[in-house]
Amino acid sequence: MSTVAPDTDIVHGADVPRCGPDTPAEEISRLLVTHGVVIVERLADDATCDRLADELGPWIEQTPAGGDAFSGFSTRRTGGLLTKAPSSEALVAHPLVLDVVDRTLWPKKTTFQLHLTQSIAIGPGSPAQMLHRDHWCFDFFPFPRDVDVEVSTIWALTEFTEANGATRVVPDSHRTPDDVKYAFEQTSPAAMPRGSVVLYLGSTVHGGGANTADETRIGINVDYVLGWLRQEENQYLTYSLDEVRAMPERLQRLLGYEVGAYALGYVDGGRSPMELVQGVDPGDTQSFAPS
Ligand SMILES: O=C(O)CCC(=O)C(=O)O
Ligand SMILES: [Fe+2]
Repeated sequence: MSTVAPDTDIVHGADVPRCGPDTPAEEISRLLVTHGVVIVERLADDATCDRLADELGPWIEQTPAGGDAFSGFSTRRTGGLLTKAPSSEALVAHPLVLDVVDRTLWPKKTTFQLHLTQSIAIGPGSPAQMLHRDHWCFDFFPFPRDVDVEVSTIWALTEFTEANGATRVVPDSHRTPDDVKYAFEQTSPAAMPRGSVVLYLGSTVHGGGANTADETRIGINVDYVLGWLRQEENQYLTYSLDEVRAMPERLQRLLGYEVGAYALGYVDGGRSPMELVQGVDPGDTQSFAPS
């Protein structure tokens, strides 16, 4: 269903489903699987957003703009957030989001992991990003339409408005074949207050919006994938082993330092990488079965 915005001629696609921060994970996952996208409003409080913005500010300033149209010539993407902006842990490992991701990704999975963390600062004058499906990064592999391998999230560190480049999404586009093309008119802006998060599937058609405002839109993009797919941002080389050792175990596992399934990613002929990270003596090795 298309609706015409009352004060403009822009035609929008279907409304993006949205819910509040107290919504149970089961219901959020149901909306995500049904519509391919859902917004959870005000999940991060102002204090968390303020701290994160302070930590990130200098890093964003140092980040060059993208080198191609997809990355955005006026967009700055800053990766490796867990050490640059330690407050990002509250978003990356948010219990409600992790619960939703776990319920949504392929039910037979052994585990899931981080695919990437990045802030995306879309500068004024930036045109809309090409519409795409995030799971195209896997060489356009034709995943079965009822198997979800990736959940993407973008947190609004600044308010997201249609004018400042809120992510554009096509609700209900996630079960169509990859070669089905969508027009801009079928997209809707994921407009949301600061601290909200939009979750969408790897198969959902979306793209960064055009920024026609005189302010920068900053989103915190955190994606999750099945434990046996390659990560988009190389987490093993993004953080040093010493940095990883200083992180809580939940993050170490999310980074990919647990085996991705039985025998996937072991070290030393049969040890879980978690043992290496945690300094377990090889003599005390358990097994490389997921632990
Ligand atoms: O910045 C955005 O709103 C979306 C970015 C995006 O979809 C991407 O880079 O894959
Ligand atoms: Fe994307």
